[in-house]
Amino acid sequence: MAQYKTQVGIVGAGPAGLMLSHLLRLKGIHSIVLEAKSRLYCEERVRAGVLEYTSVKMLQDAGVGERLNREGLRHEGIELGLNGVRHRIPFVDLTGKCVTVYGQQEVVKDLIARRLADGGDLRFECGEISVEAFTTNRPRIFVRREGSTDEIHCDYIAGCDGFHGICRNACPEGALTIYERTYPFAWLGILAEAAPSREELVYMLHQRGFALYSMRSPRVTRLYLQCAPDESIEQWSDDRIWHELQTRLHCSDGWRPAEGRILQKSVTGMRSFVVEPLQFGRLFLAGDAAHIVPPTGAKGMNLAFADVHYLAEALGVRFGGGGTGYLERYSETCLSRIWKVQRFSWWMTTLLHRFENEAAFDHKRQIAELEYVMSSRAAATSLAENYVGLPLD
Ligand code: RFL
Ligand code: PHB
Repeated sequence: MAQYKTQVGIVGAGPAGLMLSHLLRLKGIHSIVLEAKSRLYCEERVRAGVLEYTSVKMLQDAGVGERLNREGLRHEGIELGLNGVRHRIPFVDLTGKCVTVYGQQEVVKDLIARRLADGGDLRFECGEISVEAFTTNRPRIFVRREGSTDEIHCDYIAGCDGFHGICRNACPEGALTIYERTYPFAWLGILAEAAPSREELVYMLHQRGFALYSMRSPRVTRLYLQCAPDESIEQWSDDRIWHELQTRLHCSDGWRPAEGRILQKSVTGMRSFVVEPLQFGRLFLAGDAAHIVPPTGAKGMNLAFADVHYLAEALGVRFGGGGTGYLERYSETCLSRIWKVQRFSWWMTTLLHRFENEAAFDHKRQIAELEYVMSSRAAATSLAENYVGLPLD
C-alpha cells in the first residue's frame, strides 16, 4: 500500500474540486485531487455555459481568467418570450452587472492546465475511492486501482464529487437531512454547428413547452427543449429536433434560430436538491455533491464556485492559525446563499415550463406572472439581480 499525506484531500475534478485546489494553492495549502474519470472525459463533458459576474471575478482574481477574458462572450441581458413575443431584461441597466457565456469544459480545461503548470497533484482514473475516519483527526482516502491501494492521509476531506459521488453517502444514515423536489419534465439539449443568430439568450414559454436559445462561441449554438422526464433520445431525429425548436422559438418579428449540424444531443432530468449540513466531522461537501438546481437559472456551476470560495477562505484561516470558527460556520454560510439560489432556480423553472394537467387557474396565473416580469421594472430587476449573481459576503 502506497501512503501519501496532504492537507486537503479533494474528491472530484469538476469545477468545484479544481477551483478549490487552485484557491488553496494560492494560500499555500497543499491538496491532492482524486478523480474517477480520465482527464479527457472531464475536459469534454458539455454542461453549463453561463458564469455570474461573481464567478468571472473569482476566476480573474485567482489568475485563471486570461482565456475567459479573451474568448468569453459578455452578455448584458437576456430575452424572455411568451408565444413568440420577446422582451429584453437589460441586466446592466438594471443592476450595473452582466454575465459571461463560457463553457464549463473550458473552465475545467483552464483550471487543469493551471494546476498542472503549478505542479499540482491531480490524479485521474482513480478507480474505486472511499473516504474514512473523517470524524477523527486523521481522515483518510483509499484509492483502489488494479489490485493496489493508495492511502492518503489528510487533515480535511472535500467532497466535490458531484451528485452521484460517494462522499455524501459516506456520512452515517440520519446525519444529513435531504430537501428535494423533482419536476415532471426534462431538457433535451443540443450543441449545433451554427453561428448564433441572436446576441443574447432567449428563454421562451410556448404552448408546446419551454425552449431555450443559448450559445457557446461565435460558431456554436446550444439549444434546449422541454421534454418528458423519461424521453428517449432515439425518438428525436435531427429533423424532429429542429422542427420543434423552430416551432417553439419562432418569433412574431420573423426571428428564428439558424440551423446547423448537430454535434451532440442529450436529455437531462430536472431536480432541486439540498443536503444539510454540508459538513460532517472533517468532511466538507461542495458543489453538486451538496445541492442540485434545475438548469433554468444557469446556477449550478456558479453555486459550486461560491461554496469553494467559502471553503478555501475557512481553510485559509484554519491553516493560518486562526482557528476553526470559519470552518464550523461553513455550512451555515453556504446554505444562506444556496437557498436563495434554490428559490430563484425553482421560480425561473415554474415561470417558464408547461405543467401537464395543470389547473386552468395556475396556467393563467403563470402567464400573468411572466407578463408582469416583462412589463415591470421592479420585477425585472429582481430577476436580473439573481441572474447576474447575488453577492458573496
Ligand atoms: P461535477 O461537475 O459533477 O464534478 C464532479 C466530479 O467528481 C467526479 N466523481 C468522482 N471522482 C472520484 N471518485 C468518485 N467516486 C467520483 N464520483 C464522481 C466526477 O467524475 C466529476 O468529474 O460537480 P461540481 O464540480 O460540483 O460542478 C457542478 C456543475 O458541474 C453543475 O452544477 C453544472 O454543470 C450545472 N449546470 C449549469 N450550471 C451553471 O452554473 N450554469 C449553466 O448554464 C448550467 N447549465 C448545467 C447546465 C447542468 C446541465 N446538466 C447536463 C446537468 C446545463 C445542463 C444541461
Ligand atoms: C447553456 O448555455 O447551457 C445554458 C444557458 C442558460 C441556462 C442553462 C443552460 O439557463
